[in-house]
Amino acid sequence: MAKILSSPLPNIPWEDRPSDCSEPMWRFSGNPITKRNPVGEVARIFNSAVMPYNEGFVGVFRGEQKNGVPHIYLGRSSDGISWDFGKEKIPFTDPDGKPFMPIYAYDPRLVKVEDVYYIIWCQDFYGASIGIAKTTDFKKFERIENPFLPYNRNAVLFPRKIGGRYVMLSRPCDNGHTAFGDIFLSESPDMELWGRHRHVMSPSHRWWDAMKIGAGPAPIETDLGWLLIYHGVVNTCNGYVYSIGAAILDRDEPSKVLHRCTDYLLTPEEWYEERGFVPNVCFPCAALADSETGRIALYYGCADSYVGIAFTDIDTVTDFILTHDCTTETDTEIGKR
Ligand code: BMA
Repeated sequence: MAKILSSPLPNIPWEDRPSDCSEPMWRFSGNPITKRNPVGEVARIFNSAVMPYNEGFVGVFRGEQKNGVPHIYLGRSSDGISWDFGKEKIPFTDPDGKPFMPIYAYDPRLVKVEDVYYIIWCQDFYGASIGIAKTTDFKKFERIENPFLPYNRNAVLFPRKIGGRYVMLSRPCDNGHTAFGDIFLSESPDMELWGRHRHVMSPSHRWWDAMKIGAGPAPIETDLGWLLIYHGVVNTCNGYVYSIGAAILDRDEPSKVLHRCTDYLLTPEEWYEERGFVPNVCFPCAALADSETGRIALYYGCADSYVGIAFTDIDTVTDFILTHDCTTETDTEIGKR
């Protein structure tokens, strides 16, 4: 039995596992929760992140505009399922208050550390790199320094400081549709200066996550360690296939992988995952968790076209990882050479 260590979330979206399903993760029967042309100039919403806020939920959504350029839009919801999206892109400012609009912005994550909400996304910085902004009220969004050099397109913060420092997972890459990628970790005393870089995980020798891997939602703290849900990619003769897997990282030294799962938790099977702008993509970006019941609701992008929700609970997912454990020596090391 594992215990989630974050706050209770009694209004977490939830459906019980269907009686005919024996998988470790099951899809919401109302999937997908977004439709094509959802608002204004936006053609598709996918790869997006949500959090509890006040009595309901708030989210940062990747909106692919009709001109093909992705930007980030705010969404609000009372139940975490039906969303009202802002028509305008999130109006970021520089620290001096001047408007700042990235040339493009995609795959946002949303993480609260202490009393501040951070949005972390991919943007142009003379090449694809990570951008960050902070907000406390979802009205003012102040961008802060870019944490890394290009190229890096996939990053997420841990939801609390570890050893007194902010900790971020990311995946260095190239300037194309990168055919490689390991998860690394970096630390910062102030969310501005990043260092103490460590290797966390490489792609595996198994097929579903053999080409590249990247962190999904902010890791979920449990008494067994940090539950990391990630995407794993395999290259096929018809292109890349993105599935969802999981690992457990050490609570105090999260570059150490304690357990890693041989099998994926979710892989493209439904029409909205197999068919769309980019077929065969399940891309996790956010997870809500209720410490009282152990319930987890995962938000994932579907075929670069929609947002879907899948459910699991902490006992089911940790049992599945532990009974399909394939951790190797390079996983369990501290990751410094
Ligand atoms: C990755 C990212 C994701 C996207 C995926 C599949 O490289 O760009 O935004 O969902 O490719 O197209």
